[in-house]
Amino acid sequence: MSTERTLVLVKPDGVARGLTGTILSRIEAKGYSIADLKQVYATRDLLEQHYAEHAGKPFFEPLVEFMLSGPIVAAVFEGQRVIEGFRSLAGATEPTTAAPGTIRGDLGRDWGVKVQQNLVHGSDSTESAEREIGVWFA
Ligand code: RTP
Ligand code: MG
Repeated sequence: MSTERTLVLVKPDGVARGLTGTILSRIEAKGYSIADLKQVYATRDLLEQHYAEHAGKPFFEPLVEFMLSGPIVAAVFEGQRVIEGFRSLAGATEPTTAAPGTIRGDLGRDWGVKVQQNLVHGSDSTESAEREIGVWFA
């Protein structure tokens, strides 16, 4: 099987809470490698490309506002089945009920705000991974 790549974002809540190192370290500790890494301030244009599948949903605008609220750390991780492996490590979308042992389950909670602030993003397929890596590492 060929080595796979995925796009991981440490979202503004993760960076602001000083969890970037912890999160990247947990991914490395599982055995995946960093292929590229940078801190960025997203733009609305970039986020509209990244979240194109969510355009028009009720949480889209609060999501974009949240993602514009501070710096993001964007990383490309690689390894066998890293897309599935990272999503498993990240846990379910909602941190309150994400399983303990996952990044969202261990490090996240409900903050009573309009959109789920859930620390990380991970691509959900090989097609979206290659598309998203192109968006963030153009
Ligand atoms: P991600 O794309 O960030 O890895 O997360 P995901 O697949 O688990 O979640 P997805 O359904 O793709 O939604 C993208 C992001 O939008 C925010 N969201 N908030 N109802 C809500 O408050 C809500 N629903 C989605 C989350 O930040 C989610 O990660
Ligand atoms: Mg998603």
